[in-house]
Amino acid sequence: MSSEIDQLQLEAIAALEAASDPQAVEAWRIEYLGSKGRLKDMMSRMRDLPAEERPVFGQRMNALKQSLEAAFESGKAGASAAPAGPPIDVTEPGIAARGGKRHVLTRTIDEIVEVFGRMGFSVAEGPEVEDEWHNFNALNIPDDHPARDPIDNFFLAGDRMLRSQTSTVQIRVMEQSPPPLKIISVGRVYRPDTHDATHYSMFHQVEGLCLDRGVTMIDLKTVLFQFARAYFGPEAEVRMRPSFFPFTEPSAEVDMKMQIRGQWQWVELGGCGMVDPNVLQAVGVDPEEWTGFAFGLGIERIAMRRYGISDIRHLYENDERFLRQF
Ligand code: FA5
Repeated sequence: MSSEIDQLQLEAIAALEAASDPQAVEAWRIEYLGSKGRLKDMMSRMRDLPAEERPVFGQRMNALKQSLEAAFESGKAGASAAPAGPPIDVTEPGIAARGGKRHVLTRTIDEIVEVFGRMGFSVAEGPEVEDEWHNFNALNIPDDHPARDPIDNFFLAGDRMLRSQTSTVQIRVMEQSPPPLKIISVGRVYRPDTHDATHYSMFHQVEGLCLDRGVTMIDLKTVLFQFARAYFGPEAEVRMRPSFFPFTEPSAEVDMKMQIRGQWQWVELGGCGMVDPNVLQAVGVDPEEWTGFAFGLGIERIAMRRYGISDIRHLYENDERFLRQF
């Protein structure tokens, strides 16, 4: 008998929990606590028990009745409350969905492509996984050159590597298309440089190549000067400092004068020069007939100067608070 009382209690509680509205709770009350309900029915079985068991049975049934009545009272309150879930304040202002934006680097790349496009440069592409011919040999960087040191490059299996400069695309374009050529190429390059405010191990360069009859250093300076003025403003200036790259002769570092926090300063952005005759020969172009200039600029540095970003690492941390500013 005792186990039947336990069973009835379990069933009653489960049924009350399942009752989701006031009508269901009332139906439950009639089924369990009503004058013809299951509790009454079980109570009526007391008379069949031996006299000595009746007091205990009576006490248990009373306790069950009290607990079911209490459960009914709280179930009635729960079922008549608002629908499940947190209350909704319909007067509260909504949360506006924030639109996505281009990353500041993507935006800089698009702007650079647009400016050079206006100067007649078309866009060429090349692979990020390169071979040593395109990254070094064809660029007049012989096998024993220090730039090929494994400590300065990401070499892969065989003679494959992650390109360390976009100058590889100069070679690929000259291999595929005869001059005259006027292209830029934008893309990622990889170097195992230690990360600091101006260095990252993966960064972007914009490469330029112009190959035609009679191209000179004046044309190079004009293109860079026009780019600087179009991109950084009418007061921007370009300066070239003598330098050395195996694939250009003569070679120069490109500095652009730009305003940084109100101060005009010379900032180094990349390298440039006249394409070395050895490079032209490597791709089967006659250096007696064709001359060209090339340049390679660091895009992160351009973005940093343009948008006043003090540390290159901000560009790769994906901190929304930083990115949302642009
Ligand atoms: C070159 O990569 C040459 N290929 C440029 C060139 C092209 C010269 C065509 C002549 C003709 P350099 O190693 O100096 O040059 O890199 C060019 C620019 O890339 C640098 O001025 C700088 O703006 C950027 N740069 C270089 N290393 C890093 C780095 N670790 N992180 C971010 N930017 C970098």
